[in-house]
Amino acid sequence: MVLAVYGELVLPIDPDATAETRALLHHLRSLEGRHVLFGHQDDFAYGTQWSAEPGRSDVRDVIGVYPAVFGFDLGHIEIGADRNLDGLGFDDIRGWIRQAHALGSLVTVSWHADDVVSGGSAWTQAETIPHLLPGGSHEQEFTTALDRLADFLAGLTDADGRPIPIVFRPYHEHTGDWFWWGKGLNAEVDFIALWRHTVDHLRLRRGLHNLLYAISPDRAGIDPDALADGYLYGYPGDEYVDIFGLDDYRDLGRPNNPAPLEDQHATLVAALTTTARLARERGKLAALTEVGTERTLPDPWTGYLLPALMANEDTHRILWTLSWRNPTGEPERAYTPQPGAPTAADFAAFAADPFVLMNDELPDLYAR
Ligand code: BMA
Repeated sequence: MVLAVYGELVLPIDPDATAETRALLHHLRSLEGRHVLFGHQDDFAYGTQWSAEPGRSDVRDVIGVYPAVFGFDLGHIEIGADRNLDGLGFDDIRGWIRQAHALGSLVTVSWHADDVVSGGSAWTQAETIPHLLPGGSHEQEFTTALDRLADFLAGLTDADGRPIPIVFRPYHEHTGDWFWWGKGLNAEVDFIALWRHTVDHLRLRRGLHNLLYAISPDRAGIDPDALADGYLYGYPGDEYVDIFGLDDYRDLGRPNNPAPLEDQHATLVAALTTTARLARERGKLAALTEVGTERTLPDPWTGYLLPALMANEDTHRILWTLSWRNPTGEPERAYTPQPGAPTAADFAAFAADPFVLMNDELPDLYAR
């Protein structure tokens, strides 16, 4: 059994993690309880009113600085495609990851992987996992998929050729039933086996040592009256997880959530508290790995999200919050505001709060 915690020092699950990867975990821990990093998915790639404008960012358009965390998605790398599931070139994604890292931000990568059994998307609702595991009908195809993923991750190097530390967040929202790896479609033991097989493949068979592994159950798939049990569905064990994430769109004022707003906020606080507490008890870090703040809230940032992140000692330990993407031409789907949008001033006030860190306020996360 690998001991992950020595006093205040937290070590990656990978005993051979690179010096920069260990440093990242250490520096994140030193921020715990004091700050939350703000992140945005696909921030360099496009925004609500633009795409492919080098250096542009919806976040920077509003507050003048880049996010402290950049998220990207590798869906379709597994099928050998040149572009990800949202049409972004993988060469461009590699470039944006290098750019984000060179700026000193944290990079996190999710993977909306296709179902290699049916050829369908990540949203295929079938019991896929047993076919992928050793001895399964599609073991070979899945090994190829993992190798294509590993090839891309292995190519993420900085200007000096050193591997860029990446928070890898595969099989996200596994407590939901919308992805082929989700709860209800597969046996829990099979999800655990898939997770361990993936980590073992990347780390042991492919020798990747620049990855921190984040698990990110979705709150919508967890009973708010049994948060800890629900959170730990499919938990692959302390030797397989570095970061306890949470994805939450449900408790953020969604029009399709009938609960009164105060109750939704209380559930968000409770879910964040549980996430951070479970992480603390196991010597792990915690993050709000995806969140969708509704534009319909009066002050979604300072009046809703920030008070949840600062609700108690546990929620203070949530290290970053990542808002999802701003698809071009679809302002109603944007998760961060445009200049002049009704919530832009509130977002700027959130960014200016001393608890919230943007790119320009980060310590050197990679200093050894
Ligand atoms: C989802 C949606 C999809 C997108 C996917 C991967 O949550 O935003 O439109 O394809 O993420 O980015």
